[in-house]
Amino acid sequence: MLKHLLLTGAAGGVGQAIRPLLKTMAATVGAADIVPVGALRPHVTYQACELADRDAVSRLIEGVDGILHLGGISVEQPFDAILQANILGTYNLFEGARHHGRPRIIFASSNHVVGFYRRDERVDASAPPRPDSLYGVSKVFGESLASLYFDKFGQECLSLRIGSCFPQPKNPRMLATWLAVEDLADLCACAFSVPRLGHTIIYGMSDNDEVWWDNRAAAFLGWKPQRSSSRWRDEILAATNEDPADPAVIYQGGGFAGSGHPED
Ligand code: NAI
Ligand code: 15L
Repeated sequence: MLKHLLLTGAAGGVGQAIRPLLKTMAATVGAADIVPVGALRPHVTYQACELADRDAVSRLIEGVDGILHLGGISVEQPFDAILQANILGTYNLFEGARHHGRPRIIFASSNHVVGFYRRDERVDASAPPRPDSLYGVSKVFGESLASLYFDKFGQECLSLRIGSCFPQPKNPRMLATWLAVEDLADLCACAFSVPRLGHTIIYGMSDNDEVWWDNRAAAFLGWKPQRSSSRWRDEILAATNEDPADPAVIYQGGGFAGSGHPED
């Protein structure tokens, strides 16, 4: 069990959903965000922090023995916003960790790192990135930083290419990409407790029937997702009429692959 876990992005969708599940993972949790995180349990404290502020991020990491880094821009946005929150913010986080005893990091990467693979392709962690957005590029940056910081400084990190972590899948694409937050919490527990993590890349999806991603290289983590999108399949497919020629349907990244430049 961790002594003190830092959770960035604690006010976001995943941050709010996972907070109640962290109790068995860490004695205390520092819940950081630029906006208030809402009601807190006794073992959780709120820490206001702008990820682009290097000194503030460094202070956050003092006394921490594990980090779940969810904070940042989570969708496609103009480059300057992504630059501050995801590129500078992630750099600041890794630098803070390097200066404060190298607590293990779980980095919320994204399936949009590989969003320009087609849905009929199977990809594993060794596949070259094919980002589908500036947002996806920022996650490639984060994963590269994690690789550098492990090889050069011994900073361990799980780069977790989350599929779609929402209460339930919303469309046919999410029948493949859906990740239940309970499965995410189980994966975090595995990543914090496995004897050696190194820099590992894993895809974050539940035990869905549709499978695009191959996690065999990360089997040593011992993670066995328990939930599945299948209970929503009939309902989702009955309500959908997709155009198979639409890039958002052809590619794994969905609408991120199908959209134009965010500043046009
Ligand atoms: P979200 O957008 O709901 O939450 C992100 C949080 O980060 C927000 O509370 C926001 O205030 C905070 N944040 C943004 N910029 C910041 C800054 N400059 N300084 C400090 N805090 C800042 O996103 P969600 O859905 O909770 O996702 C969490 C993480 O997981 C994100 O990094 C996202 O890219 C990643 N992810 C999420 C997926 C999902 O299906 N929810 C899929 C793939 C990746
Ligand atoms: C992501 O990376 C986003 O953060 C999230 O909002 C969803 O769009 C998700 O990917 C997805 O691909 O469904």
